[in-house]
Amino acid sequence: PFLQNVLSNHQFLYGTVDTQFIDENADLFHLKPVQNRAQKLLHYLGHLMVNGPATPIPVKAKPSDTDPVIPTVPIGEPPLGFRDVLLKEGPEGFARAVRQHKGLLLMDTTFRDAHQSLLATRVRTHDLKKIAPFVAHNFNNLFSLENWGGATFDVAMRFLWECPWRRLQELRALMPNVPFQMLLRGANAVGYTNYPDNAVFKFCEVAKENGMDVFRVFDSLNYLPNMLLGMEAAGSAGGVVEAAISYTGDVSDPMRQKYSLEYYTQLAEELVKAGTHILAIKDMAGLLKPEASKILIGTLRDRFPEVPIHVHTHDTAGAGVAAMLACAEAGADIIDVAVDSMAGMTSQPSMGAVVACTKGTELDTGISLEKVFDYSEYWEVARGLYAPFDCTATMKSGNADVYENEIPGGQYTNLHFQAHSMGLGNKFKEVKKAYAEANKILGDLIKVTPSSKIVGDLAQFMVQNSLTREKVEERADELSFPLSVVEFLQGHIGIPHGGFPEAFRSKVLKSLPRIEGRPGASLPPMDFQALESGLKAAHGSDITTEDVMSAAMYPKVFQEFKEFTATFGPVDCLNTRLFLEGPKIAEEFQVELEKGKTLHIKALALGDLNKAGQREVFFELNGQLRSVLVKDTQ
Ligand code: 3PY
Ligand code: ZN
Repeated sequence: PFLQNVLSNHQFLYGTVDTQFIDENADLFHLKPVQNRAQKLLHYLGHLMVNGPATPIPVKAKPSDTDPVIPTVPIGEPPLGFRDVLLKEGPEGFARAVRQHKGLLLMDTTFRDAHQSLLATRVRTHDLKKIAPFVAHNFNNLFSLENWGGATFDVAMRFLWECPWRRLQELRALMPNVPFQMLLRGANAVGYTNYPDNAVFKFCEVAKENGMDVFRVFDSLNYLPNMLLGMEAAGSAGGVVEAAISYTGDVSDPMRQKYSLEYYTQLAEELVKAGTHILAIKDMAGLLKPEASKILIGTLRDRFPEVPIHVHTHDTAGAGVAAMLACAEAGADIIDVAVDSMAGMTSQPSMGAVVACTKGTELDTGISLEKVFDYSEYWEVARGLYAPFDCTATMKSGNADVYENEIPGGQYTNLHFQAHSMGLGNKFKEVKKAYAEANKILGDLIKVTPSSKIVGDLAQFMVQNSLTREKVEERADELSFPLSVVEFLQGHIGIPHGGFPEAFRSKVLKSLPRIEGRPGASLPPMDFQALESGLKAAHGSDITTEDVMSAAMYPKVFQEFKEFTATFGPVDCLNTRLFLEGPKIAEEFQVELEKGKTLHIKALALGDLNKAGQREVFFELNGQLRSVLVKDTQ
């Protein structure tokens, strides 16, 4: 509008004013055409009405028609929480306060790992934002809320077409009092591969600026140089460093010697020496039995009396609550739970169960069970909106066979989905067996993103080609292995504990190059300025530092995300049912584009197929008739 006014100004047009300012500042006037977000959204909705869901749907189930009720929240600021301690005391003081805290502290994973494990990471900012104020007001005594990192970063852009940074900013504004926690894959940041060091540093810096507090840093091989790099990046950004040892094997089984108590305590020693604020045990597959919990956590507690200990697990076998209570009794300060309706199976153990079981004991969490029930009810109904992604469509229970196959929670669900979608539902057992065999071929690895994907790729390759472990090892020099397996053997993600299985490795690699030491150390630094200029040239001048980091992590995914939203507008403003399915004919609804700017839309009709294979879709937008032409691809 400003530019229009200027251009229709008589004096400006006829040169009676000095336009030197404009000549000298021409870039100020390179405004993009006024974006018509409403028309773009109509295009998106029309597309869904004609062609069905835009995002891939793994399960034949429809989002439920019931909207969750948002429990009421008192007016005013939420009560003080541990974030206030962090802001006042800094990471060291925060760690001291955590250690001195009487009772058991909880991290709530509902906003990240729980839906990564149960709902294919598909929960949208829209539904997180609605319940965020309730959490801030009623769960102010949480140690933290895990709401970012892991797979959420790329899934947000890839399948939800929303900006992961915006999620962080919006949740931060709604929850000033609860520390936010993210999962950082060490030198892999939020990706599946090693990045140049400066990309990991910059990523943490920008995450901290956007409101992240606690960085859980792990490496998928527990490779110390990668972990130290991630810790340094998180620490120098000003974050709370939570170095996490990924747990595998069974320290209560004297026959399992590769990942022994000594292995874990030595690694913990290194991480504490490196200055971690908090020490975490990350039991990504849910292998930590109660007896092992006593041994491991008891030993770490004695060895590091001043360092807060935080334990993460998955409930795949069904022993999660028992294990977490055993950890708490053995001296863990913080354990991870998910709200009841988002807990269990491959997710975290139930918050309600832990709160109830510790009530009135020395470990009392101080959390109100009544509030947990309200919180759980919200998610029970909200979860119905994600029925097309819910693992319970096919998976009916957890399974204690995880102690044998050691598949991490999220991957367990994915492999189950995959087996079913390929019509191999009855082959899941075979896939799990192959996974255990693939793990042995690769030398018995720590298995978590991305090493777990490498083992999974090899397992799938074995099932597809009907190969046993013996056959794979025998024919290793002639088989054409998945690229991820070859790159792992080349050293692309680091060096596994105990080294590579050398006989197998040399058969596969032959003369292919091998990376010595930490992979990131040999990568050239990323040129952020060049990246930014390229992005601005491609997508316009409103590219932010956050966008640059998205592109640094996922160049192709970011580009597709920008192209998608340039065509279809801010689809993150739609409610989840509309986002997935579009409206029914005659449905009326509102879309809030931003505060104070709401669209009133009614879906009117679908036209006939025209000669060009398109259909016209008619809407009423703020009382006016609008239509969009959509190619029918059905
Ligand atoms: C991730 O890296 O996304 C994980 O959840 C690992 O457990
Ligand atoms: Zn996890």
